[in-house]
Parts: sequence; C-alpha cells; structure tokens
Amino acid sequence: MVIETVAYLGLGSNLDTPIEQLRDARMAICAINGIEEIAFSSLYRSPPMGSQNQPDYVNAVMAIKTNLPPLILLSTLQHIENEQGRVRTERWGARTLDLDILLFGDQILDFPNLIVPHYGMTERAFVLYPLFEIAPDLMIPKHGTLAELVARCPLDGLERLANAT
Ligand code: ROI
Repeated sequence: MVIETVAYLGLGSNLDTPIEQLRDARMAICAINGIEEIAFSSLYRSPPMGSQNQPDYVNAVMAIKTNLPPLILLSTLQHIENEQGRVRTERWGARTLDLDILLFGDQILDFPNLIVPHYGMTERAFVLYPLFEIAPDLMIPKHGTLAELVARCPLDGLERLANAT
C-alpha cells in the first residue's frame, strides 16, 4: 500500500537571484519521483529575520503530495539545496536556498534533524502568510488553526510579489 501525505514546504533565498533560486527549486522538487505539486504560493519579499546585515529574502510555500517518508523527503530537499550551490555563511545569515519541511500531514515528528511542525513557523510572517494563501483552512498540530496564527502575526514588512506561475 502506498501512503500519500500532503506536506507543506517553505522556500527561502536571499542570494544569487532569489526569484530564480525559488523557481529552480520548485522545478527540482517537481521532478522528484514520489512528489507531486498541489499548490505554490505567490512569491513574497521579506526583510531578514536574524542578522540585518544581509539582503531581503524572497519566500514562498509549496504544497505537495508525497509517498516519501519524512526523512527521505528531508534528505532529498537537502540534496537540492546543495545542488543549487547553497552558500550559508553563518547561522541566521544569508543563504542561496533554504528548503524546510513545515508540515507533514497532521504528524508531529521529533527526530534529531527534523522537527515538525517546523519550530519557527508559527510566528514567522514569511511562512504564515504564503501558507494561508494556499491553505486557509489548515490546522497546525499543537497550535490550532492557521487563521488564528495569521491573525496574531504582524506583517513585519512582508510584501507579496508577482504570481509564481
Ligand atoms: N528571514 C526571512 N525574511 N526569510 C527567510 O527565509 C529567512 N530564513 C532564515 C533566517 C536567517 C532565520 N531569516 C530569514 O533562515
């Protein structure tokens, strides 16, 4: 039996033409056997969280259907990050491409290298608003409705860019 799970991924970049990084990442993710895209949010520009001494980010959220187990999905995404020449200068510093598993079905996962729901997602405008755009009725395990989290989260300078498609 093949178990299909709907997962939500966060994409972010602030180096090396971020819009292209996200577009290439989307194509690479869609090309993986066992992953099917369900939805892709608009692109959003956001001021950096963490060190202010870095360019603005471009962020988006993608919904996928997958039959990959979570840790295989994680290593697949890490491979794509590395393939796209990921530069990561410091913790909370600039990066070429960041791919995060935000949600994996309604599962709560606590592996040493993978915590789901993603630890920072519930208070980050650049995750919550794009997610709300593609899945307004979502429940976040341990945190309640996405709508409530969005209502409590200031925009923090987040700006919607042109449609990704
Ligand atoms: N800040 C923004 N705005 N967007 C990100 O994707 C992002 N990613 C990060 C840190 C450095 C925390 N700041 C960010 O990893």
